[in-house]
Amino acid sequence: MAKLNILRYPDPRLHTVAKPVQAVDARIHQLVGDMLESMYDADGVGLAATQVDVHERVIVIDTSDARDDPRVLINPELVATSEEMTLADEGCLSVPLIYDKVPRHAKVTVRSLDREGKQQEFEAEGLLAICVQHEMDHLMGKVFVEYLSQLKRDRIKTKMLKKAREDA
Ligand code: GNR
Ligand code: NI
Repeated sequence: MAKLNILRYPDPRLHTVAKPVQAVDARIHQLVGDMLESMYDADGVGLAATQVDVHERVIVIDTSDARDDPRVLINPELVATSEEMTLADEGCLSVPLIYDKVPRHAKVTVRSLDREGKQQEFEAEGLLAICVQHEMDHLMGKVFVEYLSQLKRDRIKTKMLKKAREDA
């Protein structure tokens, strides 16, 4: 396994729309392993392939406190979403140190392939539901800051570019 570089907003590659995975083969197994290692290393609760510059529909998530419950979602789709919405602070490994409220469906039913390429379907609520929606947005090229006002987004962009210059 290897730790992968995580793209930082406002990198234009974060706006790439991911393609479906054609076959859950050794290459995808390698990607999933590397994404899990990268997510755990960064203390994230989720990671989308888009964030590591791979534009295929692959997500890893672990919202457990013990960090011992990895979920792998390949070609995910939402088959049901609650009318009820929830508003909670979100963060993103691609937008470090920025947290703000985003509206999400309170409950979702998600269908995908697992890491063996088998179909799985589950219902999610709470942080897991939020995380599924956050990661699926990444696969569509959408970063959570796009839910915020233009003013906030411009401030975040400036802050990120300044930090990137300092880090360089
Ligand atoms: O680690 C993460 N925490 C988080 C907190 C609230 C809502 C969403 C998230 S996802 C984020 C990891 C990440 O950037 N995934 O794309
Ligand atoms: Ni994110």
